Amino acid sequence: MRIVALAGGIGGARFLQGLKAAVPDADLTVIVNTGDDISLYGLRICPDLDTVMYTLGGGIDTERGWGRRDETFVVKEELEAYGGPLSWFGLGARDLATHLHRKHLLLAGLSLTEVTAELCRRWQPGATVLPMTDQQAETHVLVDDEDRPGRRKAIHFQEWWIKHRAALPAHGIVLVTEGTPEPAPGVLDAIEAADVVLLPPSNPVVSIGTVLQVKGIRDALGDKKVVGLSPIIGGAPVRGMADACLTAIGVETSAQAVGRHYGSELLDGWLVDTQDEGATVPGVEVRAVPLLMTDVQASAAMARAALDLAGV
Ligand code: FO1
Repeated sequence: MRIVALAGGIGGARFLQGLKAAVPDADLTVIVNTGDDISLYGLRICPDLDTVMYTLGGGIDTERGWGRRDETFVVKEELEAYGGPLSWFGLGARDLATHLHRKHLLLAGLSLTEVTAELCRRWQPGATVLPMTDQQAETHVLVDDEDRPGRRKAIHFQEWWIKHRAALPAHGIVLVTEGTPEPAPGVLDAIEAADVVLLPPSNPVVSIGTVLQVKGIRDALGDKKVVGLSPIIGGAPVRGMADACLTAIGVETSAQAVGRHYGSELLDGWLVDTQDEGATVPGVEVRAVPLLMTDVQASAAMARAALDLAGV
């Protein structure tokens, strides 16, 4: 069975672990959000690509959900000692090696797709991990400019997410890119060949929503069986701050509202948690199953429920 999943960071990666456990023989391609990517210290940091790669490859810090297990932050501490303005970013020393090696490969002329394939040779994630695009396309957030009352400024999503814990009211969330991003090589072919496309419980705005902005992806999905899983349970995100993102785009933080936000143009099926039993999405089959990813078995059960709802 050929499965394609669009994914962001922590929630998406955890779901993919369950999916691999549920259908170990499936041919899995993950199309990963790169809107969170940020250039720091001359390096290109790709949070969601790395989170998927580390999680599926066994290198993730399972507590944090991002960065490497057995990590140390000695480099971050030294940067803090210099009063570095970027020391808000959690730069792990082991994770830094990934960013250095990625930069080395990018400087050698490899595309992000090629770099990701090269990094995955080490991690063996057991899936094809593709960036949504090879172009630079970064998510920025429009917030009040505290230095200029009444004015607004755009800050990088990572600064909003990490330094400000998404607490600054977001007046808008924009993908900063030249025109509409082109899909990375293999992205549209993978969707075309898929028996089913899954939307894991990733952030519907800055993860799944960003991938859907890539040229041709929405259209390609139009002809496919697509089943999504709600990242919102009982009116709150399971982790992270998807509610701050949903509020920014005027969508209520509920499983029903997110399903309706995706809509029947995109979705054939929508899984909500048992707490949200009774949610409806016009034109979409909704089922209620436990959606808390407490362990791989729970995530695998969710994956099986999604594939069952897709009828594959
Ligand atoms: N998330 C945090 O909450 N704090 C951090 O300091 C942090 C550092 C970080 C470094 C590398 C990386 O790949 C991810 C990192 N994340 C951190 C997570 C990241 O900001 C988010 O997971 C995604 O960008 C949103 O899904």
